[in-house]
Amino acid sequence: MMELKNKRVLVVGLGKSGLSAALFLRERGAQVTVSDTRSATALAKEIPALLEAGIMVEAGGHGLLTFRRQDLIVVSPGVPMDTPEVKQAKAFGLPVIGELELASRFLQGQVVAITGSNGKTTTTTLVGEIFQRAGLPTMVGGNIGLPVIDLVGASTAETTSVLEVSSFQLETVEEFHPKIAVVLNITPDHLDRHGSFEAYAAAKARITERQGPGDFLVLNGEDKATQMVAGKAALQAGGGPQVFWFSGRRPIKQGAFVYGESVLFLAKEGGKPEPVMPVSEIPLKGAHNVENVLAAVCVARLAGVSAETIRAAVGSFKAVEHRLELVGTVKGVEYYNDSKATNVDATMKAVASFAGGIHLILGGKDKDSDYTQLAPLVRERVKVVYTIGSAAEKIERELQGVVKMVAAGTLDVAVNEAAEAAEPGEVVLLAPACSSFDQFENYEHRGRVFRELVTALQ
Ligand code: UMA
Repeated sequence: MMELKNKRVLVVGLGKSGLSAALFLRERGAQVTVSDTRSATALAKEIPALLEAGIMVEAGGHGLLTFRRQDLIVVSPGVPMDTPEVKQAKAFGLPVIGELELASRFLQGQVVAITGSNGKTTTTTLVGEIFQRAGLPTMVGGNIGLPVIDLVGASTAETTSVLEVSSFQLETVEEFHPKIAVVLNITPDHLDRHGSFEAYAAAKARITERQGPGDFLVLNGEDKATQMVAGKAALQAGGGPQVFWFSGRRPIKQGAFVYGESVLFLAKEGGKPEPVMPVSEIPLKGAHNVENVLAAVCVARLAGVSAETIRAAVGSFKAVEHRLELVGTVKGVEYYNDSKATNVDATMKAVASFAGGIHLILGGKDKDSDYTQLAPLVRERVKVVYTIGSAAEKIERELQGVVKMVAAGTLDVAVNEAAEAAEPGEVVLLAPACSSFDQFENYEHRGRVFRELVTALQ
């Protein structure tokens, strides 16, 4: 554990993570300052509680000097590590960590950490539900929306914390050490922040950095980039973790897989696979969700949960909000909210979940993504694309000639135009391949607005 009493700590970014981290640090006796680029007016809701707690606030920008007079700097996940003030602090030798790392120094009990470009939230929620059904003392948090630091107070030696972790959070880990780490897949995302696919994948691979032979690493057997994670883990000093794989396509040496109509788990290479459940009992749409379930099965079996309990928990699982969630059926047309599809790969997975007749809403804030990758699937299954947000022009350019496109501009126009055009049996799908920050507070807000627009059609 870290000594915080009377330490000068700067928290950078005053979103969910920053607010929780600042209050946590203050409670433990640190002299805390928070710094945010938003104006004092924009932070009017947060500032009074901070001042009341004895926390200093720097609003409207980061001051170089503020970053100098500190013993520790805690950055929020959304703050890029190449922010000049952060870079300068590092150059001066100041310790710079993220909220996940701070929390992991204080969190008691075991950690299951789940990362990946897509499927994190679904898999994390599912693992949490399986553990709860098995009667294990479980907490769920992280990138899913609840800062890990908020779990610390209630954690005990018996608790298992199931954490969704992002590349942003993993970029600043040092001692973070999950007992079970999962990498669901690595496909291009956040390239604007990480600079290259390699740097993004390397950040994700850090999930296993501290794991040893007593730990488990669960990887996707069908995803090339996760092979790299296995390679990295094998080189760890003292020996790497035990690696388990999952595959929706073929039997694998050790882990969870689909064979025929069944989900099986194989605990040991050369052993006898045990049946877990029929694939037909998985209540979620799409091949990607079968992979998410397989990852969860692997984690749960490694944690000692019985196949029977897993089967019951998976069978009663409901799609997570904003993840290929059916929000309404109007005049025979189904409306799916996949607002969490914030990158191209997630959108491809969503489109691949339907045979055809799709009215697809695309756009938002671009992340240096390559939308031409959507072309083959869009040509095959999508009837009309409706573009919204600041990425609209780029998407229209990159998908020109592939499909009929409507420059809708905003989500309400897109939903209304799609409702006009869609015929019974077809699908209106919000799977925008972009982040939401140009027109919405976050992807949840975008998803809620979509749901309200659909409700208004009824
Ligand atoms: N800010 C600065 N300086 C900067 C950049 C931002 O001061 O250079 C300030 C902003 O003005 C704002 C604050 O930082 O006030 C925002 O901090 P943040 O972006 O870290 O957001 P939080 O509210 O703390 O939410 C974060 C995660 N956000 C991001 O990683 C962008 C949330 O994940 C997570 O749920 C939450 O912590 C709790 O752990 C969201 C996300 O979009 C869902 N994640 C990405 C994804 O899933 O693709 C990684």
